[in-house]
Amino acid sequence: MNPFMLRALELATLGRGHVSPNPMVGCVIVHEAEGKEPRIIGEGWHQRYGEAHAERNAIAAVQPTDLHLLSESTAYVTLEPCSHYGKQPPCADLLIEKRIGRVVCCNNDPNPLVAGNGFAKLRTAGITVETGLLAEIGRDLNARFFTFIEKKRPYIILKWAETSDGFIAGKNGRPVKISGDLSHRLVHRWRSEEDAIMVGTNTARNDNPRLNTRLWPIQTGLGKNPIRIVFDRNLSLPTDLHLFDGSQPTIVFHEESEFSKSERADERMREKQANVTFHAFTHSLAHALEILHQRNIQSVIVEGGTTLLHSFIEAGFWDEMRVFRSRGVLCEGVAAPRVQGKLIHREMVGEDELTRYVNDRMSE
Ligand code: AOF
Ligand code: ZN
Repeated sequence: MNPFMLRALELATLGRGHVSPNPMVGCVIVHEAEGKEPRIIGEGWHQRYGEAHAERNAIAAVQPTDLHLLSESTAYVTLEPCSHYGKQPPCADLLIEKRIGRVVCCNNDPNPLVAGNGFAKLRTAGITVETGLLAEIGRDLNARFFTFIEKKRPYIILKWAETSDGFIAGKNGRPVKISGDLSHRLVHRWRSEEDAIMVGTNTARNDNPRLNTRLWPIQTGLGKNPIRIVFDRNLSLPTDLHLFDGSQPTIVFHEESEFSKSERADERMREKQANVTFHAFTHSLAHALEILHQRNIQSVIVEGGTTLLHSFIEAGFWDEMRVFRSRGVLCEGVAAPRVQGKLIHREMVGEDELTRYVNDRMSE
């Protein structure tokens, strides 16, 4: 595996949690003249949303005494250099202006404003371009970004905890503690890494969850509290649930037809007081996801209950499953969904076994 691209990928990850909805991007500039040992002369990464891109930071890091080496150097960039004016000027123009010798990338940028134009610009300027190096690692790194643009929906993680005999909750949905404290903490970390967290009506009612990250120290810069999303088709959820406490933005999906006059007043009251936005949606999950896409929500972690998890699985709208299996036994209750996809990870988290699967089927 090319060590310079691996380094660029590693640098890219330093932007995690700070660049969304932009992709994480890293860049390493290597002087590669014949007969000489390759030498890194500049490194950079996209550090913060709205700020300089990886290529610009890498070029800025090149010592003035090394600038004349750029024409004999290769820029290893994890993503196709951009060609458009966004919050930043085009990186392709910068590389051309600085007379870089060669550009090697992992992936093409699927952003319709770029999508091949970055490479075309570079090639027209006579720069050698290669793409597809460590492409799979590059896609995994920015799975959320690629899914969001290519599938026009957020990246979806289905998460649940089940007992060793396959139950996710007690009889009639009675909440039971299934996974251990360490798993619980890990889940709070996961929540801090995604744009949004979603639950169904029954889970909101039965568990009265807070859906925050209180077990993970986000105040030290480690991620953020996600937007909360709940399905409440008939607007029947009690307004004193934690979900409506105003501590985090909450999105409620409801059915238009159920909206009576009094509920509209209630809606306005809740919106004002509790940081809640209401979206009417048709029956389909696809429509709800379309609304989330419009709202620029790049990823969602779905934490149950079973009905909601099943509807995502049935529609094929999922990218990852993360499942805790405890040692406990319930004998009866609400059955957990069946895992599917390709197993990519297995570890013990305290007493629980965590497995992760990715969707290996080409779904919407
Ligand atoms: C690059 N290098 O480091 C990144 C790129 O609004 P802007 O100007 O920040 O542009 C954001 C878009 O630029 C983003 O959607 C993606 O297509 C590309 N990101 N491109 O050449 C980088 N972060
Ligand atoms: Zn750029």
